[in-house]
Amino acid sequence: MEIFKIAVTGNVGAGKTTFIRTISEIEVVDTERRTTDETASWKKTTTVAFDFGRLTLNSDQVVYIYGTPGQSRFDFMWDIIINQANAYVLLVAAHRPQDFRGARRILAFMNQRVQIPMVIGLTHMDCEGAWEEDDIALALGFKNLDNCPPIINVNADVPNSVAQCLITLLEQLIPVPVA
Ligand SMILES: Nc1nc2c(ncn2[C@@H]2O[C@H](COP(=O)(O)OP(=O)(O)O)[C@@H](O)[C@H]2O)c(=O)[nH]1
Ligand SMILES: [Mg+2]
Repeated sequence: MEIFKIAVTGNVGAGKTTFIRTISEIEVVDTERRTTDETASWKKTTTVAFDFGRLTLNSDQVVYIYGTPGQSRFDFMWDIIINQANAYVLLVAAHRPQDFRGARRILAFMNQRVQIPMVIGLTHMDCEGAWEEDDIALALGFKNLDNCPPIINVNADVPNSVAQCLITLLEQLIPVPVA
């Protein structure tokens, strides 16, 4: 059995837990806890360990999906998760420009540790105040769009949308089409 390990990272509220719950065929281990710090005013729970999901592609291939915790005091978990991963998704909430700097920091953190395939998934594109894809790429530090990793719109609540994001990522890992 071939196992693909995918990490899902991004700021608090980007949609990581929802992304994994939407696509996983097993019940996602619930590591949500009541929020206690600066996030508490707008988000009641947050992920303290990591989310884990599983998706069987066929009789030979399975995807394990690991979500990183969002709050910075759990940063050590990122190291553990990213060093195991074959590829990762960076989720960015398109309507929350104040988080773009944090997303950029996550990218730098990842780039320092691993050189693996990745995609940027823009969530909340349906929300008021969502930025355009090109402007977000620029805000994330990609001045030349030719050097930019694949950027796709993802609604973490919609199974087809999450599946499309995973396919885009898996296509970079698997030479033959997975769909
Ligand atoms: N409107 C909208 N809501 C989304 C989208 N993606 C995720 N969400 C919602 O964003 C909220 C935060 O998601 P969550 O998975 O808890 O984020 P996490 O902190 O990254 O784990 C949830 O209520 C999701 O349903 C999207 O594309 N559009
Ligand atoms: Mg979460």
